[in-house]
Amino acid sequence: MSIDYTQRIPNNVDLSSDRRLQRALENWQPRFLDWWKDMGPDGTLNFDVYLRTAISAEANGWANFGYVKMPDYRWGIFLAGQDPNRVIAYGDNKGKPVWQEVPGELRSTLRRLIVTQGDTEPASVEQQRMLGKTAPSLYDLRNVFQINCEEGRHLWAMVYLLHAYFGRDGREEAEMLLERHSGDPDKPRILGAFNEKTPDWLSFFMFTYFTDRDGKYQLASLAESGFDPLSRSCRFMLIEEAHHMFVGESGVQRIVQRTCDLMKEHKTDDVRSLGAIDLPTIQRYLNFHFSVSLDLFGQEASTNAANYYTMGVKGRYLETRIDDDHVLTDSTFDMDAAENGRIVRKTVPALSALNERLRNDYIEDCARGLIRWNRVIEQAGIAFELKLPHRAFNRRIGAFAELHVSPDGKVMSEAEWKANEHKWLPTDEDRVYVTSLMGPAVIEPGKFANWIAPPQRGINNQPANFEYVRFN
Ligand code: BYC
Repeated sequence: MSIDYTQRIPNNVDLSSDRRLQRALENWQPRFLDWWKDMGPDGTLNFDVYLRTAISAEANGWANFGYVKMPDYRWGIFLAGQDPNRVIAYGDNKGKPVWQEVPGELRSTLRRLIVTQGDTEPASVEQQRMLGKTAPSLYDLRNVFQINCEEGRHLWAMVYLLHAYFGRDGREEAEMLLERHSGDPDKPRILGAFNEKTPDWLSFFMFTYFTDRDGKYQLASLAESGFDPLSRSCRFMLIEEAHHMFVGESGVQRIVQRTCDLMKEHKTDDVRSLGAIDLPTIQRYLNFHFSVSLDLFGQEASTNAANYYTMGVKGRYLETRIDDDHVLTDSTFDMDAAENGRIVRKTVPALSALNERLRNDYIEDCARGLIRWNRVIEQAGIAFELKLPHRAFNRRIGAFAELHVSPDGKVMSEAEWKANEHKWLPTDEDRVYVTSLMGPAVIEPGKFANWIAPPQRGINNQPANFEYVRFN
């Protein structure tokens, strides 16, 4: 079904056939817009931005480009197409038809997962609220706005599910999604990484590379859900998510490129004196964002995760492509664990290790970008390699939170860790330096801040000097 843009809330879920639901969502819509004005990208209400808007959930309809004022962006409800033959692929309900309604006994579990997912979307918009002021180019400015709009739409996707399937509880949760705020001491966002600041563009690119990638893996697991509307929502969200990670990967790559170009040209490691970001600082930011994002996968040994799987609520990454029994009651999994202050290899029941398995898939995926970033460094003939830190480094959630572990995996005393922390995580001085490079926004078409290289090609194949944002 294509999306009906004549309605106040564009949708492909036949919203007009359910007046009560439509009215409830139309009541929520002005509150969403108020939130966008208060907490969304600062001072941008009059900008025309060259944005991608979904006009259908089909392959040829989700990437429609044109100028839009962001408060007029058509946030709507788009689910991927329904497969009438879809069955639950795993757990106790394996082989049974997927659910079109929420089974009573799974109500609170599903609501909780949908709220946790939904909470991250507006959180990231709040975190990125000020970045427009210091954008390194119009191209980058447009990209952060695109991401913000799509995270707003992902919030809509979860709010639709809450309103449509969870009655009054769902409506209350939808209100709360606009009341919690990133970093708010009284009403913080649910997950740790979403209360961190994204104060500069190096952080933004790291966030979109590492934290949005957690989004990819969580959404892919929820796309395996037996609750079909959730699965279909997540499938469509995943398509948009890919661009966010592209922005992160290419953004870091362009910073690395510029740094290497300057190092080569001036035959020096001291690129700070040339107004660029040195490779060790990039490594420290990487260490921070990777470790904070690893926490988002939850405990290594999780009965929650085992229950989600057994009940058919949340599957593994690409569940249907895995060659095993999809029940896992007799399977084991090998993983690192913390025991008596050491990291040891353990064999555990596969069901309890599902968070860790997903984290493994994620780490493997993260490593791919580093190969590309390191190729840039290598091609410049520079002896430096960006590395993913050990999974136990700088953790706050899970078994490793109680250990002090270096990026190369050595367990140490708290005193030793503290003495070395400045080499591994961004220091106050790093942050002050990186912030000093930011802004004011570079708004001349085709121009870029000194610390970042231009992209290889424009959005939707536009030329290098394309006017991605008009300020009016
Ligand atoms: N911070 O058994 P465990 C995205 C809690 S990002 C704070 O491991 P579970 C995006 C946990 O809630 C993707 N608390 O839990 C990216 C539990 O609390 P209770 C977001 C944490 O359920 C960029 C307790 O610790 N989507 O889309 O197996 C931009 C026990 O833990 C944290 C989802 O996360 C944490 N990091 O796993 C925009 C999907 N970790 O029960 C968007 C939905 C754990 O003791 N969420 N806890 O009160 C889930 O699947 C699960 O809730 C989690 C946690 C994977 C997060």
